[in-house]
Amino acid sequence: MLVNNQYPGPTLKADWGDTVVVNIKNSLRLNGTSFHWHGLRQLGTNIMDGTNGVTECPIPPGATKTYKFRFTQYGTTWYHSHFSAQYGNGVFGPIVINGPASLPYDIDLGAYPINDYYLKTADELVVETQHTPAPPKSDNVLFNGTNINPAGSGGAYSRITLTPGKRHLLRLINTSVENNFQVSIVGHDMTVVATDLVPVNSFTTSSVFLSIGQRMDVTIDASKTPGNYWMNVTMPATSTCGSSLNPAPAAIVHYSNAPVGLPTTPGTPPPDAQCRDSLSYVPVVSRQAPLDQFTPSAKNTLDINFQISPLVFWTINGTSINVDWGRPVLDYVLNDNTSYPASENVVIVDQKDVWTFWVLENISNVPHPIHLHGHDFLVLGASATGAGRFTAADEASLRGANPVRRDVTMLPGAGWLVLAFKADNPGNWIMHCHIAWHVSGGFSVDFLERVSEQKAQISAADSTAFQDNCAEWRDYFDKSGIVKIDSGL
Ligand SMILES: [Cu+2]
Repeated sequence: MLVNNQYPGPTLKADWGDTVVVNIKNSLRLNGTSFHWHGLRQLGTNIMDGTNGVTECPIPPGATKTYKFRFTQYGTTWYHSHFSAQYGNGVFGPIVINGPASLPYDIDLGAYPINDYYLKTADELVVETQHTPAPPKSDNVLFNGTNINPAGSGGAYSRITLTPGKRHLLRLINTSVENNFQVSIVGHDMTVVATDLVPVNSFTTSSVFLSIGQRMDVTIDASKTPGNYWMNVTMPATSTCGSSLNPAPAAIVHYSNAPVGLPTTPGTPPPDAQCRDSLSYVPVVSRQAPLDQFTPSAKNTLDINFQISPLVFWTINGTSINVDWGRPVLDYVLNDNTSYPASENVVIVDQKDVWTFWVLENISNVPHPIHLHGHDFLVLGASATGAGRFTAADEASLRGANPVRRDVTMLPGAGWLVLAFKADNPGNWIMHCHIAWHVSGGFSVDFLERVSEQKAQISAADSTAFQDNCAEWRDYFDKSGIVKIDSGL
């Protein structure tokens, strides 16, 4: 599946502050689709978040939808379908929003998506993973949509060209469905200037860890002997952090004044990130979470677990999300109906502008990249304790003063994660694992944030477009014979 006949889809480019209008036509024969703009705050435009079953109905085959929203952040992100695991079939692409950077650079090399690739369709993999909790190995890892075939012949390496003596900005994006990556360049350091859509004080490192959905804007100085160098992707040894049948995924970093060719030095693997995000990044614009307002309780604790019988499903506080494509939660909001089905995993956040705190306890030993819509969260702490429980003794380790802020972070296997976000964005925002088969298998909650104020944000025209699209979807779906077999997300 392609966006504008491209893989990955075309890069959506704009400037900080721009309002963009994106027209989507679903030309698929048999599938609905939806377009989520990952990491965007969507202040006042929750209805444009593109989350089917939550903020909209899927767009049926042959139908169109217009998304309109404002880029109030800048940096690098991506768009992808939220229709089951469909983005794994190719419905995704980068977003670049021009803005300032914490370190001057000479050349913007643009977005550089890296993702796992499977010979099976995402739909086949969803069915497989419902029958076994063991994740499939990817058949390959693609750099900006290409690589050699590790199992045979053909294909081509991706090549990044550097201009000698210049500093380059490279916008790394992990657009995978299952693989979490470490990225390193032989003989070269990288300097991180943004984590997701949050500018950070420049931080020089020999490798970066990118869990699924994350971005790292890095600068690379072309200051070494002109030649060709491998950019290597390695996966942490941690069980279920990701694995590939390509034993050494790589792309080529080429100096423009050197002959084109294959690099000769393979490089050494970077230190194992243990499937954990570094908490060393310091946002340029400081935010403080008032820890004195945080008391762990059943109300702000989300227990993550899974069942394997009769099928593999993921649960949060005992429930798997299962959205109704034909009746999104926003439909309840528009009708002042608060009888949300239990299967929507709704979590009410009502108090205006307060900081909210969330403890995620991972009863499974599988690490999960946690993504929140409509907000950047503050990462107050994370630890792999072995039991998954957050205890009173752990509270002292939390950091509220300008901690890492971003929109995806890793919940360690058999560990805990404490996040905070401010209730400053009325809407209905899901928080989910970005492993495609985990959210497909129910791993999500839906924060209903100040919904009493949300309805007033929605224009009559947007409300009508929403209802019309839903009527078209229900008409299509009822006649299609398609059976929904997963959460729908
Ligand atoms: Cu997960």
